Amino acid sequence: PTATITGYPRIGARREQKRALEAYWAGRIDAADFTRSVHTLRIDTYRRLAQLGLGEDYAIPATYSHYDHVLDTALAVGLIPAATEDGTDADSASSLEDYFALARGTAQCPPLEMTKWFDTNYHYLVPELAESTTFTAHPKQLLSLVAEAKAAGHLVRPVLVGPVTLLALTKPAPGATTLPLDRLDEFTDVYRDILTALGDAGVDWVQLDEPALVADIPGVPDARLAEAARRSYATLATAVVRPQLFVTTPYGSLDNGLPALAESGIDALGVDLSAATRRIDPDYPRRLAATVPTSVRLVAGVVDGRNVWADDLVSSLNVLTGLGRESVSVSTSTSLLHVPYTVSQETSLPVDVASWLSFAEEKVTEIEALAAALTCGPEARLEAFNRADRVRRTRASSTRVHNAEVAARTAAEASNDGFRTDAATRIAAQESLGIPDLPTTTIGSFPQTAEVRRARADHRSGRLDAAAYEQAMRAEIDRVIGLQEELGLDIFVHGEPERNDMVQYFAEHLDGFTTTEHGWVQSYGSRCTRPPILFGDVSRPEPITVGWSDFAASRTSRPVKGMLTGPVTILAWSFVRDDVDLRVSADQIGLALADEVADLEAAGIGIIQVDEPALRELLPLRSRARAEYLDWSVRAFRLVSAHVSPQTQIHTHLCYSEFGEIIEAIDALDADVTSIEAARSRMEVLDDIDGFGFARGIGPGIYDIHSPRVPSVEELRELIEAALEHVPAHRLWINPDCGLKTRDYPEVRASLANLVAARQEVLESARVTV
Ligand code: THG
Ligand code: ZN
Repeated sequence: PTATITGYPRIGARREQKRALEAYWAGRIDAADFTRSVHTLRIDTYRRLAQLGLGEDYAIPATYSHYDHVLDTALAVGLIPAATEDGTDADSASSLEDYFALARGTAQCPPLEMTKWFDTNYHYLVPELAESTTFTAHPKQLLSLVAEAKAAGHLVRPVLVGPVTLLALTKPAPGATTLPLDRLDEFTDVYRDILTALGDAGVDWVQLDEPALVADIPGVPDARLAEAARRSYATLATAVVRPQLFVTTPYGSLDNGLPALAESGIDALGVDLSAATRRIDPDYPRRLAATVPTSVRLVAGVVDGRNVWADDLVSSLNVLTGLGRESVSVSTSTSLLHVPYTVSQETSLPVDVASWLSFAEEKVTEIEALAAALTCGPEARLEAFNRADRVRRTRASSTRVHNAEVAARTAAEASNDGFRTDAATRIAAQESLGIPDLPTTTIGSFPQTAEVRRARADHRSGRLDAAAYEQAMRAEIDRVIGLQEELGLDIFVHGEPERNDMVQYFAEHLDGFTTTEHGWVQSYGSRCTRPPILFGDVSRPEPITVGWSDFAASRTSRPVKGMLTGPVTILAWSFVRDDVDLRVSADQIGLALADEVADLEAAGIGIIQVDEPALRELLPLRSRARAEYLDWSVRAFRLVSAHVSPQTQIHTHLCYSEFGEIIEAIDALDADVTSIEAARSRMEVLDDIDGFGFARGIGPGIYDIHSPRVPSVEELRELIEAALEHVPAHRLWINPDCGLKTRDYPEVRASLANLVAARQEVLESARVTV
């Protein structure tokens, strides 16, 4: 049996690619320097993977991208027409400029839209298909990857997004009426041209990723998508000269797609057989065994590619042998893009927790061990199997993981639905807050200046002691309060200078979580996060935010909002436990945050915001699982404020603007006020709100914080007036789209001044008849 993986991180173990990209964008290095440094990164990766035991059979997957692999495939098949002539060297400055213009935009043209890659935390660029686009093959970039690897002594496997998934994720350009998937046949012909070019170049294997086949794509029934895959791959399989076709289906189990792919003529099928997917679909191994003909190599992704726990090798080996076929290959369930490079770089993890983890490198060795054990029995890799067994036992019995007090408290709240007093009572009680019509506020964070970042870093490294750090943060909070006074906003925030990241900050202050030093994972382009690791029962040893909020409130007579990150978002942006249900962790985090809410309330903070920007993100890929998810996630949110008094006003903030599908859940959050992203979609969300009859306070963001542009008073006024068509002035909040953390002070000051002025004009005009 052979060992392989379906993708590897590409940012570099020390974020070398991020540094190269940002240096190149800033003009500190030129195209040649950039090209050299990412060349080295690619070759070093191949060498490391070969050292770890990969590459004998299917070759090493070449999953490098300058920015995004969806963009790369879209360019290779002409879905996005390249600006540069075909003859131009892909590493030339002009080719790089064209590429980054699509990814990041320029002064003249906006970038491609970006959205989440399935239910992961990776974001891809959304291709747009114009009716006039004719697809043509541009295999040059792929061929040069292959040639570069070959020159360094490595056989690689080019990796593309498969035709069905790529079209399923493509949106029609404005004005286009054809569904992109309706053009699959001509698209497939171009993939065939690419395959032929790769075959001519002597490439043995090519990998085509088809995660769309494990998801329910809006407007496309599963059977129709499966049928599309069957047709497309049957065509590709008939190419005369071609590499062998390895089709992967990560992030879940195949339904109708299974027989379709199995019978289409492909050479190898990669499936997600992680414990997580087997829990959701226990019958999946049996269906695979029964459906995939022996002529198709089954590449069993038993090692979880998107979580960080050491594999239970004995269980995986049982799954592999249970497939009952002579030849099975061992792999990861998904690309390892979603996990950090290596545990060995971490020096300050609790030692027991460290021994329970496997990042990308460690997962490769697990796969190698499983492949060896499949041939010769576990004795062949006794040390690895013994270690895995030790991990299983110590995790199961660790007092660091299992906290009886937390378990008892969670169980006691099992039947609490988290609902507060009825909305009418709350509205009456909250009159005491004295909130005006069209109240103005911000989402929470203010710009993180270089000084603030430096103070945090110096504190972390010990160069700045606790008292000096506290002093620096208080000074910043003072400045932020002063600015809000000057601007004349109604409800203030403290600005969150003490927070590196809205999830990591809370994880650092809650028991049950640990955080890493180097565990960076790509979010999009050069942007990365260090997801915390949730390993045990969650509790709050002491107040987290109260001191900062309390200080801010002492500096002004205006109300200051307390700011928390909600349980679902903390889970969505962390590596989660695999030994308890997600809902158990959600409840525990919800109850830990409820302690914080109680302390904020006791400190006199009358408005508390619990952000849930990721509520939409964890929505299961299969629609049949969605109601259950929304049920537990929404309840966990409500637990946070279940015991506050009716006078205390609870706010929430949600990012991303597709609300229609989850508006019922948003209402069920039972927050008094909800702020949402709306500026980029010209307030289209208000139609969803009308349709549903949403009757709570609502703050549809009236300016887009993702761009440095300062909106004019007139355009803001128009947006407020448009919103007033849907929401009365006493329920309509005036705020930006999202937090201001990534912006600079000059534009924030100007934009907020315009926001306050626009609101004032609207109030004074005849439109508002109160
Ligand atoms: N926090 C976390 N996850 C997230 C977001 C977040 N996932 C979704 C979305 N927001 C992703 N967006 C971003 C935006 C900016 C950055 C990362 C993800 C970013 N990262 C810094 C970088 O790469 O240089 C590092 C930040 C740090 O120092 O901690 O700017 O907001 N958890
Ligand atoms: Zn937001």
